[in-house]
Amino acid sequence: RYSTAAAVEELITPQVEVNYTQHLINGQFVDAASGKTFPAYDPRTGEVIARLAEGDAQDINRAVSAARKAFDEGPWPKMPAYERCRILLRFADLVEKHSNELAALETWNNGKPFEQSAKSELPMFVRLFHYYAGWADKIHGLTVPADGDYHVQVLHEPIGVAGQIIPWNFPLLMFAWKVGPALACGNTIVLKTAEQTPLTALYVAKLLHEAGLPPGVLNVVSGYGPTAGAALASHMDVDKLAFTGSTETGKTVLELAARSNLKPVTLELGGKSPFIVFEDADVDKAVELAHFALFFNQGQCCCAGSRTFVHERIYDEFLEKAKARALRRTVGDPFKKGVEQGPQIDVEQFEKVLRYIRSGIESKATLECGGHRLGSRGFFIEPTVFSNVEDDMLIAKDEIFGPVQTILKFKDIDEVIRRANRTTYGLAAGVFTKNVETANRMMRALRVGTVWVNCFDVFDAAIPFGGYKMSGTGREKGIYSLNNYLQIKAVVSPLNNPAW
Ligand code: TXE
Repeated sequence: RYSTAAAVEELITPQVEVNYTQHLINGQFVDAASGKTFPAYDPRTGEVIARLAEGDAQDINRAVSAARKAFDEGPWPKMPAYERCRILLRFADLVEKHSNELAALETWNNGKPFEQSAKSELPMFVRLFHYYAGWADKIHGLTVPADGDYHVQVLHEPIGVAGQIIPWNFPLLMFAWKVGPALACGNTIVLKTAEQTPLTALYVAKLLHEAGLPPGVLNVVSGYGPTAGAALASHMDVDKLAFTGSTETGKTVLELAARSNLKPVTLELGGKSPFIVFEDADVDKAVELAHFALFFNQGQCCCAGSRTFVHERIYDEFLEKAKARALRRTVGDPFKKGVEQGPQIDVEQFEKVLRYIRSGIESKATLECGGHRLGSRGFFIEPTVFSNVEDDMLIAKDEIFGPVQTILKFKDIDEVIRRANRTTYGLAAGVFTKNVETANRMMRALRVGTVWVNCFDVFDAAIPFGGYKMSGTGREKGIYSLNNYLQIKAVVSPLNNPAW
């Protein structure tokens, strides 16, 4: 049991226990078939929070069988859509009721500031389920005016058993983005959580059952990627796969899907998003937004504004202020009020970020501030700023996924369009300008799935999200996510019944 009483000053004191550590299969909590367990850590200290059932192919098989049965025999895909809507709404209410414990558990296992978990991510989670509950009874088919004397209907049917693999940077939100639309459309699910952050998904999955979800509709298996994840991606009885994670693993799961049963795959992968500040910008505001765009969530965002392009005319002023802002950033125990940055998720990510910092120094970018581990326990890293960054440096090309801002100078709009697009990624971009023509030109020229103009990281349930190029395929959220979970069936019959 973790009591946050000492750590949380002036916040509601959340108390949370780890109650769920087994897989949730067919509505029951069960041990791994192998009997094995694995640890979940507290990234503030590196200490073990709990040990969880470690899933492998046998557990995935059990979970897929349960999901298959729940799909084929119902009632979920066949029940009145309004009943599905009601269950999702009841679930959202239950999450709201438990949001303090959930936010505490999320922060405990992930390291993100408690205030962010409680005030931003839990409300977004609830909103997302309200949004998709609203869709459950509004999924219509079409009639088509085909040539000839035919009555043609197009039915939009649930796709079947969905396999979903999620990462650790937003454990609850990734659950919502994947599970919300899949359930609204009447599918059944096997969800494989990230090995770093298995705790909150089990908690909310339990609440979904309390809200009336029939057994077998949502099955949650904890465990590692190459074992449990790969078994899910290559399963012959999984009808659709949705994945969020690294581009490297995205390629692996796509291949596994292709080599097994050709299940359609949606991928939400890495990024190296430009944040572009034009010369007419209010520098103080641009600095604050660029800082947020990169450092939010310990820099662990697929869409982090990780290439800060600044016009040469304001570059020096921007740099001074960006550095001062990074030095002011409060890093510490994520349960403390006012803390902006907690630890990185685990030792691998922590070491990866420090390796990139060393690479930046070696490639002769200027280290303006930060660059070191903070403290001697846990995975804290100083907010770091590099200037004089060139496009071909590793720190300007690779996804660092940490609190490392790289600042690049540009001269004109054509040049920055070319450079911003010269990447294998295409997830998002930020444009900061008062000039409408500049904004209009940029929003069309950037080859990315989201352009935020004079804002960043605005995530509404209705706004589609996804990548161009190697940032992925398909879109999540909004109406676009529904298509990922629907099959299209054309039904053709003669208008005048022939006398067969
Ligand atoms: O990712 P993985 P990791 C990026 C970020 C980060 C890097 C590595 O740059 O530093 O990826 O992180 C499961 N078959 N992003 O190693 O491996 C795994 O268990 C099936 C960007 O954590 O992609 C987890 O559930 N599944 C990103 C999920 O894939 C496999 C978020 C993600 O892990 C598997 C996270 C396999 N062979 C990291 N191997 C984003 N887009 O937001 C692993 N997994």
